[in-house]
Amino acid sequence: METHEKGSRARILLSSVFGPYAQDDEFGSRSINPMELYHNQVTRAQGSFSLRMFHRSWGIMMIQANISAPCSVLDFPTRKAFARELTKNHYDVVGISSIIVNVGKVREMCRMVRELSPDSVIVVGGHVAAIPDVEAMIDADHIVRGEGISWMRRYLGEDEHAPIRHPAIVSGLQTRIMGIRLPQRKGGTAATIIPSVGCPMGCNFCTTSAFFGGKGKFVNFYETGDELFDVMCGIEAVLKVHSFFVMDENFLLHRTRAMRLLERMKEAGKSWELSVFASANAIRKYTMLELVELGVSWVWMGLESPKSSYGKLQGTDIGQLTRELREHGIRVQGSTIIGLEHHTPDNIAEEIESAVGYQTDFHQFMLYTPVPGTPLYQEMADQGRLLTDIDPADIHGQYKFNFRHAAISREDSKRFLDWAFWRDFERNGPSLYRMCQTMLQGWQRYKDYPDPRVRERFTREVKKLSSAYNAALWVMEREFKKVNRSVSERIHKLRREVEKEFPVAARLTAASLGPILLWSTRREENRLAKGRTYEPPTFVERRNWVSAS
Ligand code: B12
Ligand code: SF4
Repeated sequence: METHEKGSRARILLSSVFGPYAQDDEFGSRSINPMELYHNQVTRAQGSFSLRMFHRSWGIMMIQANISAPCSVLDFPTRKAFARELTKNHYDVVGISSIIVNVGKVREMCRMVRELSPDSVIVVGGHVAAIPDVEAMIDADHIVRGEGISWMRRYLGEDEHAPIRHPAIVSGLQTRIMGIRLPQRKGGTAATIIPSVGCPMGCNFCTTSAFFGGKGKFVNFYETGDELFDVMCGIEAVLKVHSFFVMDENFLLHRTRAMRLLERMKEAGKSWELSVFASANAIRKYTMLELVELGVSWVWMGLESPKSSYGKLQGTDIGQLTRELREHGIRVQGSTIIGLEHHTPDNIAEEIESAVGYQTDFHQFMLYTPVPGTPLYQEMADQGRLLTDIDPADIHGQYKFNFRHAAISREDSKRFLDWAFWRDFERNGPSLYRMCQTMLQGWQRYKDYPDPRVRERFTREVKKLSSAYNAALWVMEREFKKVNRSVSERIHKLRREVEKEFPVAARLTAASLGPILLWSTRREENRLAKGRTYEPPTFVERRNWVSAS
């Protein structure tokens, strides 16, 4: 492979695509596609109760931390900020990270680099590289498919097999709910930790699995529980966190690594909290006690459909599994696909009802979407079913089909999707309420557990429930009367239980903080009704910079 003539002396800029994001524009921003995880695809129908936060672009942060060249990361720039950075500093290499929906922005950024920094080599990476014929759409010198750390190290003539250095990443920022921006206290937000990329399960629609090698393949950054433990200790020390958002597509699938991590956590008395992604078959490899001792407090699980044939779901009673996890204090985020091949206008409502009936804490709904690079995309292309005139900015699973479905029209796909989100909210209430329910169940079950690490974790979590969250319950109970009276009554019952457990603190906060939260919630509803959206701030971070000047 060609290497850069300056090797590790080359000056590198790594940028995410420019904002603003949550507004319709000619570069591919869409108001329904904000730079927010929950509000984009999970709690988007929950109004002021939607959980809102931003996440940094971890791919370029990881690359920056693992090369020795002088490197700036520019995250969430405006076009103006990107232009300024290109002219203020000279860069030998400009790396742009993007996913498919943002290909229009990549095209514009490449044009800007050619104009403002004509000597720079342009490298484009991330999922956008999976678009067939992307070379013809953008003016880049290198388009990198798959894992980018090793590519960049090779390109700079560095050791691609050197151990992976994990940057200290705060998982979410500017968290907002019920019209209040939560204070960003050191250690108050989980750290993101990325043990691997890709997933060996190879579900036909799965873009992350396909991008990093497909079925049977994935790229491990940390092979063993010992390595992971050391990385987590390092990050704990820097960020003062107890809680980790584990960004691994199927963390629990790797049981040996997870169980070794548990051993080390036990030896060192670590009362950590882990939020993980895991398939049902992987979760089933553990007893509930193992999960609890490992600190698993939140699981993102693909449910896909009650009738789907995905191997990862075989033999699992999802309703029972979800109930059991929640009873053990583990919050469940389900993910259901709308528009699978067997769906029809006659059975889809029933499928949505079953999914909603699982009563997960959070529920993501996504349209079945053939995304370039996946086996599903190839299949649809071979069958001539892809709709060819759709702007890539609208292919993200939260709008309308990009293929011809046997029974459901493109217009109806959006109606069913929107209905699913609404039905989940209306029938189960705000996710914040459901989380409170799970937290209380966990606390009641584990408050006297023999392992002090576990007790400490539940005590830490329940502190929020006995204070601010109880005030939130008071508000939700009042506001939800307008939506669904029986849910409001359930919230009332939960609040009473919380107040029985914590008679003084919970009552006091509900009485003092409740009215303020009610006011901010209503103010937020008004703002949202007027079309208010939120954008992440811009970040500039330099590494190895001084020595380079
Ligand atoms: C965090 C995240 C977000 C964050 C935002 C992150 C950001 N700052 O852009 C939020 C929550 C806001 C978000 C939003 C969306 N996301 Co998102 N997101 C993720 C998630 C969960 C993690 C990304 C990550 O950091 N992974 C870990 C890092 C290490 O991997 P990586 O980013 O792929 O980077 C590696 C390589 O790709 C490569 N690389 C990356 N950049 C570059 C740059 C260069 C120069 C080089 C050489 C290499 C390189 O090297 C890296 C290290 O190996 C992924 C799922 C996943 N597991 O990856 C989805 C994912 C990236 N998101 C996806 C989608 C579709 C969306 C949304 C459209 C929502 C939706 N409807 O699903 C919106 C778009 C918002 C917008 N307006 O742009 C898809 C992308 C599909 C595709 N083929 O394009 C993914 C893969 C999820 C999925 N399975 O469908 N997302
Ligand atoms: S189990 Fe999840 S992450 Fe793995 S291939 Fe299937 S959908 Fe993708």
